[in-house]
Amino acid sequence: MPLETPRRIVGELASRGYNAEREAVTLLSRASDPAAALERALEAVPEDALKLSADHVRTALDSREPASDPSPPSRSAPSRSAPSPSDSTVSSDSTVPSDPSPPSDSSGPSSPSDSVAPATPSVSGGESPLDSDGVDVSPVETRGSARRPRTPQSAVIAGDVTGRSTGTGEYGDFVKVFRDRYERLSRKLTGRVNHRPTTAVSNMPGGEETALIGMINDVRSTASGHWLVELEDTNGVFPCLVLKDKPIADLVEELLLDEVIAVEGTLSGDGGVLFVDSLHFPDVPRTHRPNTADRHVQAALVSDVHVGSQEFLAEEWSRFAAWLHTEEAEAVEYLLLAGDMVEGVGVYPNQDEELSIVDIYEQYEAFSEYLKEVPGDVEIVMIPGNHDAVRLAEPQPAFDEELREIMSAHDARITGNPSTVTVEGVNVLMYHGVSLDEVIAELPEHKASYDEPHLAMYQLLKKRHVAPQYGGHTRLAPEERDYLVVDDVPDIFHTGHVHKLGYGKYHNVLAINSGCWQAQTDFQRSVNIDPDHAYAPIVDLDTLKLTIRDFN
Ligand code: D5M
Ligand code: FE
Ligand code: ZN
Repeated sequence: MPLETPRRIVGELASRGYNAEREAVTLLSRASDPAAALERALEAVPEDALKLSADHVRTALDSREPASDPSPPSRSAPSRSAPSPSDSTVSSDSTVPSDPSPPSDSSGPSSPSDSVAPATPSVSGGESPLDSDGVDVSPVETRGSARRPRTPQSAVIAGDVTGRSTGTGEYGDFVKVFRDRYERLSRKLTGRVNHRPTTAVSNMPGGEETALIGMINDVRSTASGHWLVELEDTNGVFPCLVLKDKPIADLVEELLLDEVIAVEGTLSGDGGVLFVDSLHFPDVPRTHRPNTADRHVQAALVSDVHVGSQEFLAEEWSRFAAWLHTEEAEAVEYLLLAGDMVEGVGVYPNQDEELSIVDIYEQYEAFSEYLKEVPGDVEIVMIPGNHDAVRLAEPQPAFDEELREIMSAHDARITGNPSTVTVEGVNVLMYHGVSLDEVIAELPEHKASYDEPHLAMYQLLKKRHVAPQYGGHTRLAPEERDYLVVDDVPDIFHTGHVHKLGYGKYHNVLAINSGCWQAQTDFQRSVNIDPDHAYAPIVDLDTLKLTIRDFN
């Protein structure tokens, strides 16, 4: 098989179980006989190594091919300099400005074909240069110039439960985790109100002004349409009434059980109820100044690959991976994967009817092959999702040794869900996003919807907790510490799960829900979920500007 393009070289290496540095691929593609050079280079790789480095190739080429020429090789086929898969997506529409204001509706994700430019006709249309075997080779043209090897800094990981899980599932653990949540979130509110414990408020005379910080125990409407919000602190419970005519009544519809808020108001005549005048969330300060990288470097933020599903979009994924080998993607040094690497087994009823690979380990083996298509010098960080083979309850620990071994070829950083990953000084909170289903179900459409998943993400930032409501879709593992509290304000918040693309800024935090690599499943068709697939959001870590790349 001719190996005249980097794409083919990557494919060939992947099929033999190797992952490669981008520069290694470039060097091979420029050898006078890439296929022979590849064979020699593989001989130069130590037996236990799984990654082909540029040095291996140089060693092989220097010793056996002194005529190796650094200029582009002559090709039998005319040079294919087709545009990369998504030149047209770099429009102002698909870029979130570094400006702190949230994007207008038009840049929202409600119709990605509008807000995110459609696939470049030259690739997806009739002009698409296909090889004889139907492989689209256009995205990976080297354009003749040498690419610099990537030099990502090692990502620093925090807030990961892996190896620290202490929960035994007993009642006492639930008490501990909720107490920890209360303590840490109430600390964020203490400077804003002059609160007292519920026990102290119970003993105050009627008519006094006071404040409370509590976890929401219950929200119900009264016969006359007002809202009774029951707040619980470490001492007890106290009823608070939000009158329906107050402007803050609008905030009641945002409340989720178990989140921590502060209220200020006046006690009723008998002192038994607090009439609420103001309501505060732990929130992200509006003054948050995000960290940025001190050099031009980019991260690709994707999720929900779902390898093993009949709907996994293998061609689109390969197009994305091939694009990463191009000069245009030179600055992409990180790939952050926010869960659902594989389709899993037995996740949903009748899911087996749509599996292309029925064995969970084989799914990870296949996923590992797709990872190998990603340049070896791109640092990958991945967290699990609800389809992955780790416990479903959150926080989810990282993949175990057996799965890590299967995925070892790319040397990815493997961490729990959620985790805060610091890349080039930028703090990225990665969370798979199961609670987004809950936020979307509980809140009115204009405050959170599948078409605007970033609005649901804003709610999580406002509540400073990635999965506030316990007992619904989101399963919580009781631990001594609540790993789901958002202690430090992230610079980027990255989620997936709902398979919709959505992004925007909330108090200067860039929120991205990254779509998926899976076409619509039967279930999704039955409930009208129209997934946004094969988009790769690319963030400039030096400016936090976002560009959406379309690989459809
Ligand atoms: O879920 C992708 C999205 O689809 C997420 O919003 C949940 C929803 N979903 C998908 N399948 C089901 C079933 N069978 N029941 C309920 N909700 C579902 P993901 O978990 O990434 O597949
Ligand atoms: Fe998913
Ligand atoms: Zn999911």
